[in-house]
Amino acid sequence: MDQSRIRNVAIIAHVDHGKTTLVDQLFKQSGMFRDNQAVAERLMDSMDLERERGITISSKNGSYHYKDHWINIIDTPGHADFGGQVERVLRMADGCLLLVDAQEGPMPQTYFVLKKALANRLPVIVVINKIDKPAARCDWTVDQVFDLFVKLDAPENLLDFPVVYASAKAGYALFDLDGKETNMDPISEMIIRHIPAPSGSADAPLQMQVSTIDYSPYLGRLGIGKVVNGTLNINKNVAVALRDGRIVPARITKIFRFECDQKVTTNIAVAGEIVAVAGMEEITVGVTFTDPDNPRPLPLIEIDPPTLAMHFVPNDSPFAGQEGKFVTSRHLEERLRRETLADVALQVEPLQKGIGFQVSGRGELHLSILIEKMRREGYEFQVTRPQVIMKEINGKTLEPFEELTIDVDDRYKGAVMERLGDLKGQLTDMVQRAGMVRLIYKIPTRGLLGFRSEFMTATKGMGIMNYVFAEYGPFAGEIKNRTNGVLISMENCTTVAYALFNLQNRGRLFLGPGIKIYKGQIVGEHSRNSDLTVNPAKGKKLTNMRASGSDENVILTPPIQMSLEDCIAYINDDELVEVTPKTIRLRKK
Ligand SMILES: Nc1nc2c(ncn2[C@@H]2O[C@H](COP(=O)(O)OP(=O)(O)OP(=O)(O)O)[C@@H](O)[C@H]2O)c(=O)[nH]1
Ligand SMILES: [Mg+2]
Repeated sequence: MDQSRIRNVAIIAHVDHGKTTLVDQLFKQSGMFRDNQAVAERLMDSMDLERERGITISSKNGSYHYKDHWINIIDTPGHADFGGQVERVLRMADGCLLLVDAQEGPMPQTYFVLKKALANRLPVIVVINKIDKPAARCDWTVDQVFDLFVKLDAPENLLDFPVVYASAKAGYALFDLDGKETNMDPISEMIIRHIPAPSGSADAPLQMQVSTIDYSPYLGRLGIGKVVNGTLNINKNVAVALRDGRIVPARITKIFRFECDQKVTTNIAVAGEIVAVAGMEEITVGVTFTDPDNPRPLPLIEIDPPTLAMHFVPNDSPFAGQEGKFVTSRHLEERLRRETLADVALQVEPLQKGIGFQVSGRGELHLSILIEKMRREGYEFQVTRPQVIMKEINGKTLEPFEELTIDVDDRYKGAVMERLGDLKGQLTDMVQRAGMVRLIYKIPTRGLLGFRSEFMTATKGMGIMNYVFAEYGPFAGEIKNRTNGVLISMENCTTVAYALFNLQNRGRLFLGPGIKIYKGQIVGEHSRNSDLTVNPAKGKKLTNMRASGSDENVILTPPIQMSLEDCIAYINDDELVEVTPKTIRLRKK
């Protein structure tokens, strides 16, 4: 492959600003699909969980042809919890497309990803996306992006960034706002013009660093990365420089290129190409494939430290072992270790006290997605309330703070501000525009645990909130995330409608009738701040007055549906979430 015709581009942005949709259009318009081929929307969001939630969770590689160029695309997740992926995949890129929503303007994660791109000295093309929105304000957005570059101390030559306007959804891009809406070519043209071809040499000693791990049911683990220098050849011996500094011989059994969203085998890959390689089961992010006669490991990728930790422990509830396939501590350990090989932003350590593991990550979503993945694979275990990771510096306790950005209708401002005050948030900025208000807070990460669902309820689902790690600061004092106690079952039983009906006076219930529960299981929230032991199976007294079937006739308020994230955010320190492939339960320790 002619190296001067390769472009390696990462697409970065805040969550939902349209990265994956943009990739769809670039692929479609490159003519790589047959005319009648059914192509899924947000094609690159191929994991089940990504489709269900409508967000990108793992970054992915793909490519398309434009004129006589081969453009490798790296689609990245925009959610702050997955920022670790952006940090490492930027190593594969020679430039970035920074997407910014034309209505929202730059958001916290825009700042984060741009900072990472600038740290890697990558040229950036700014794409103002969603210009079809009626409330789009393109010039304002460009100004805001410029301010962001300045705030991040971008070098002079990058301040003059190229701008292109787009509607990824409608499939067109424009050099100028008054241009004609035809297709996405302006973006591809910009890529070819402003992003350099990869600079390595095909004749130099081999260097290819693994940035992402993929899994194939036939070939096992695959390492994905850019061949920075040299040539990869299946028949040649290579060495692997491991993360701990050791250099061991390795054999590559297969090499793949990315074509569109597929992998295609090849026998050889030269400097500048992005490929996936198979052959090494123990491969991890950060290792370098290199020349055995002249090994040159690339420096390890620096990753921001985790801010949140939870305990994963084997299930010891009365219902333990009934629903899961993998239930022992050994199973947990093996699975968690495997995850850390692929996700370097995750840390796993055995617990000092008792059986189980401390799992640390970047946020609630980072950890809850892992739990959900494991549960779907057949694992059964329990998790504790997430704890933020504190630091001791010079005898002072420091805790992580986030920058929180909130956009709400004016009328919800009061309620939101009051609650954020309780959670030790400090208002740092407030901008009002057309009945909406944007509030910017600095707030302890602790305060944000579980805040999202509270916020959604308080703003009737109309508010937008985003946060990004800001810094470690002095401990802000005690925060009460939950003020209510819970209703706890006093025995192993099956819930009865009549009993639940009576319990409704005591609080809000989490489950309906006919469900098997155990002693110590949490069945609802008490309306007071203390816990209450209750009997959810107590039937109506059998008297002569009893009309037959009366139990079925009571009308219950529908129970509160809690997602896994809600449960994790809800529990207190003396409580656990029990996770199995079939059920999620809350219980007292
Ligand atoms: N109006 C409009 N909507 C768009 C445009 N591009 C994307 N969207 C919509 O924005 C939403 C998010 O799009 P995605 O492509 O999933 O965004 P993303 O940046 O990949 O999101 P994450 O990967 O989760 O960070 C979807 O509902 C898209 O249909 C656009 O140009 N105009
Ligand atoms: Mg996406």
